[in-house]
Amino acid sequence: MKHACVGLFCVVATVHAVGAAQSSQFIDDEVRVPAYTLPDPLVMADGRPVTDAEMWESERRPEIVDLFETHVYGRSPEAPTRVDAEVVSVDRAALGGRAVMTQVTLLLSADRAGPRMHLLLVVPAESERPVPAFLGLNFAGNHAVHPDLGIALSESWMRDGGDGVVENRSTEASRGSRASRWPIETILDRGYGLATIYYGDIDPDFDDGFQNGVHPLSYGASQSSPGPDEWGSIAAWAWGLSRALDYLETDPDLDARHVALIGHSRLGKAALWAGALDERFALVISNNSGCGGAALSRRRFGETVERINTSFPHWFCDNFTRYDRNEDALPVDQHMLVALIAPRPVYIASAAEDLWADPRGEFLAGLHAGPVYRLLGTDGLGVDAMPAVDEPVMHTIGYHIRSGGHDVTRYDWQQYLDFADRHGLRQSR
Ligand code: GTR
Repeated sequence: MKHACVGLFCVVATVHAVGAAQSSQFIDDEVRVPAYTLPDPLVMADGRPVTDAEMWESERRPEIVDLFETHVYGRSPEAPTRVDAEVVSVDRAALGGRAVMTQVTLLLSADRAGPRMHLLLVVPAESERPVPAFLGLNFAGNHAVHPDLGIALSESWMRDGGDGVVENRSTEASRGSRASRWPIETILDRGYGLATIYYGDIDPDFDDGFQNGVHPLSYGASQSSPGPDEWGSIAAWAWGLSRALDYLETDPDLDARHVALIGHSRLGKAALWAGALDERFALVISNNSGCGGAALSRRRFGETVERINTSFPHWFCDNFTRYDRNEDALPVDQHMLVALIAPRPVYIASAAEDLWADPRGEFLAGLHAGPVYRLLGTDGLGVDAMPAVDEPVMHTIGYHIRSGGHDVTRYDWQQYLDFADRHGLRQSR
């Protein structure tokens, strides 16, 4: 048994003869978590302490963004000067009259010939305008979030193996296949809109050496192959979320200053990175985002850096592989990703059976982002200990560990709607 250091950025861990007792390749038991020390978000790389909010904003925040771009997600291009939008349909009496449903195609390349993403926007028919909204990427096409026949069936490449997908294309059987994750009627009843996009419209989720989707948009004329800090798919999906917000800013029905980003799992990783980079997002929700999302990499609990880089080589930049089995050398950890969202509200949600995503590591990222939240005049998580299952805490950082597995449930949405209300997304228009 070994006691690690104490103090805010040292985490106490008890290590029992790792090796002989190791039952699986992956850590799924707290006693096997190694001792580690987190980088201090309030100490500059050159050792200077961050003394006030101004120094955080002007020096440390940009430094941390640069570290994540260089070592983890890769460098995203600037926003394009314009994103053309083609409104495909508007139904003012959708979903039995309770919603206005708009479908818009956003053309992501200046020559209009490149990638395009299809945005589904649903807002309450009766609500006072403009309405706040949730924005989230979806896994299986807009038509999968609700069975309504008015939603265009995606023609994009889809992963085979469920959702009514045949030979990498959606079929009519795909409609509503992910509806349980998107309680649209409840969202509308609570006074919010919902905007969603199929993530594969931005970048198809397979490894092709960063060639398809929006990746080539950032390549300079002289660049023949991706560099070690070339943006991976998570950064591409995050960039697409910002382009969606560019469009939402032009929609008079939408209160673009009160948009909550939401993402589950790999798309939770993308939501956190988008929220970190783009301070226009009012609130960010990470649902079971795990490794490369809210979970601390240094804990090596569940999915590890090496494993994620092996299974999904296209998600991160190539430099991230330097930290395979070498997490302690990372100049950042995921509490600093959460800190980049400060002082805006962020909700981190775990699930008790989702050990692969390391619930405790997700909680600790929120906890250790606290000093930045407090420096900026807010209260962070407001608790020091992980709450019990199904007992949410909601301060500027919200957290819950829900019973059950890796999923987005009605229970999760109930908390997100309450959290958004609590932070004035609806009231303060
Ligand atoms: C898993 C992956 C996780 C998580 C998940 C998902 O296979 O290991 O990092 O992102 O996929 O996105 O559903």
